[in-house]
Amino acid sequence: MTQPPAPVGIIMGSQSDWPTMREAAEMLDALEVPYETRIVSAHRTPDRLWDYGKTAVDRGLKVIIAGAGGAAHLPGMMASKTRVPVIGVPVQTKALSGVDSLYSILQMPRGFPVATMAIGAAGAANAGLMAAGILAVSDAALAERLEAWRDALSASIPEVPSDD
Ligand code: RP5
Repeated sequence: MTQPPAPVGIIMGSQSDWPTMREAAEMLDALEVPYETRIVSAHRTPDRLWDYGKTAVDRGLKVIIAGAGGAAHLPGMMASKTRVPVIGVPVQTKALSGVDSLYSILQMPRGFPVATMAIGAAGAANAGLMAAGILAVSDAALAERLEAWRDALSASIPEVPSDD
C-alpha cells in the first residue's frame, strides 16, 4: 500500500542544523504528524532548493519548516518558489548568536511572507507546533491532540516556585 505524502517538509541548510531542527521533528512526532526531512541549501545546493519548491504543491506538502543559520536565505527563497506556507527557524550561530539568521529570515519583502520563529531550539519546537496548528484547522483529530498537548503543558507548570 502506498503511504500518503507527508504534509510537512522540514528542510535545513546543513547537517549542522539538524540538532536544532530535530526539535521540530520531535514535536511533530509527539503530535503524530508525518513529515519528511531534507538538507536543502540556498547557497550550496540551489538547484535542489528550486526543485523542492517547484514540486512542493504537487507532492502534497501543506507546510514547510525551513531552518538555516548565518546568511539564512533558505526560508525566504523557498517562500519565493512555492505558495506552501513557510515557517522559518533562525538557527543559532557562533559568530553572531543567531541574530544574523533572524534578520536574514525576518525582513521579507511584501508579497512573500515567512512566518519567522524565535532563534534556536525553542523556535524549532514552536515551528513544529505552528505547523501542527495550521494542519489542525482542517483535521479534527489533530486539533484534539494539539489541545491535549497544550493542556498538558499548562498543567505541568507549578503555581508556586520551589527552592529545589
Ligand atoms: C547555513 O550555514 C546553514 O544553514 C548552517 O546553519 C550554516 C553553517 O553551515 P555548515 O558550515 O555548518 O555546513 O547555510
